[in-house]
Amino acid sequence: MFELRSFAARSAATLLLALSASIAAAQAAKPRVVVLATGGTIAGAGASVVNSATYQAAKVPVDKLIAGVPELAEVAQVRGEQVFQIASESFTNDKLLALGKRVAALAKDPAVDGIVITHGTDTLEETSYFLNLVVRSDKPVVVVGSMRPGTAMSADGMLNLYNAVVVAGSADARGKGVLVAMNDEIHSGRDVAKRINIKTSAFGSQWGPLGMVVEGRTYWFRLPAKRHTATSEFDIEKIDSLPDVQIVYGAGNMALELYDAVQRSGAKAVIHAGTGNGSVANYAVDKLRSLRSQGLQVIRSSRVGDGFVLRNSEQPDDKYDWVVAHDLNPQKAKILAAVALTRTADPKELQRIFWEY
Ligand code: DAS
Repeated sequence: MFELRSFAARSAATLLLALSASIAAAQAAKPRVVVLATGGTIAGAGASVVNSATYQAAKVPVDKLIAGVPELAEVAQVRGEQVFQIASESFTNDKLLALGKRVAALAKDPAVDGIVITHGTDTLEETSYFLNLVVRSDKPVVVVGSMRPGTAMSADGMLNLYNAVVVAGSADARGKGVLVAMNDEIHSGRDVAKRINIKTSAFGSQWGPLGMVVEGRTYWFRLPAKRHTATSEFDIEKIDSLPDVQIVYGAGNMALELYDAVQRSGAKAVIHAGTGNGSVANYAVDKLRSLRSQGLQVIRSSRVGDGFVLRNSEQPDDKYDWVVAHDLNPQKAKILAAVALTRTADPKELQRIFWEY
């Protein structure tokens, strides 16, 4: 009888060992994803479950964000780093550079398969485009935010974070540029913009999302058309400062002093967020031409959300030595202009860069 019991005990121990080994093997086979937390609503907290729009952003630390979605461990080996803890309207160039350098360093680490960045939604589109331009890697980099704090009823942050980790751990997300996972959609970091400021369906791309992520699986429907990440000529490891670029918003009855203020601030370029197709009021043309002759780059974007600015249409850009921002909204044009100006001050070269990125 004793032999039988000891045999059974040995068999159970062997079984347990085999089981724990297979669990460890299964865990080790999962992609290794690093979550870089910067703040925003996804880390926000409100006073009550009905506060879906009144809350404090940038409160919850990264480890609590990860612990709040235990299902992450089913799809990846996840660890977190708290890079900043701010609302994203407070991002500055030094924050963009620091984040970009951390992402690039992790992307080079053979023990990292994908990177997720939790971020406020206000300037998420600028950060995702910036990383798309300067992080020289094919590894998935996925930026994610939320429109409601985790304390609210029907908070969107948990599923957005889960989806972002799924995408970051997906081999089929490689080589598609920096991605944004919001509201079950996967957008190109280049194309996406915050188009509604109070709905969970806030983010959209005028050329459409690249795909969707549903119940832990990615579904792709199109690919980016512009240069990005590994095919970019820009490299964050070689950029230690960003030239300043400012935006002037086009409307009726403009004060031309706004453009002078941009020049006096030391900016190297002004993004004219023009009406319609990047139009410039007749009383503002000479001011912009004069600033161009003093060295300020003039880049025509449009305050209209969709479409693209046609060169030499509303204004003779060739004659004035101006640049058009193509389909980039003013805030994305500002990012590209700053990155481009780290390499050239030639308007023709700037225009090439705006066509290609
Ligand atoms: N203030 C917003 C920000 O941090 C909150 C958010 O929507 O994330 O971008």
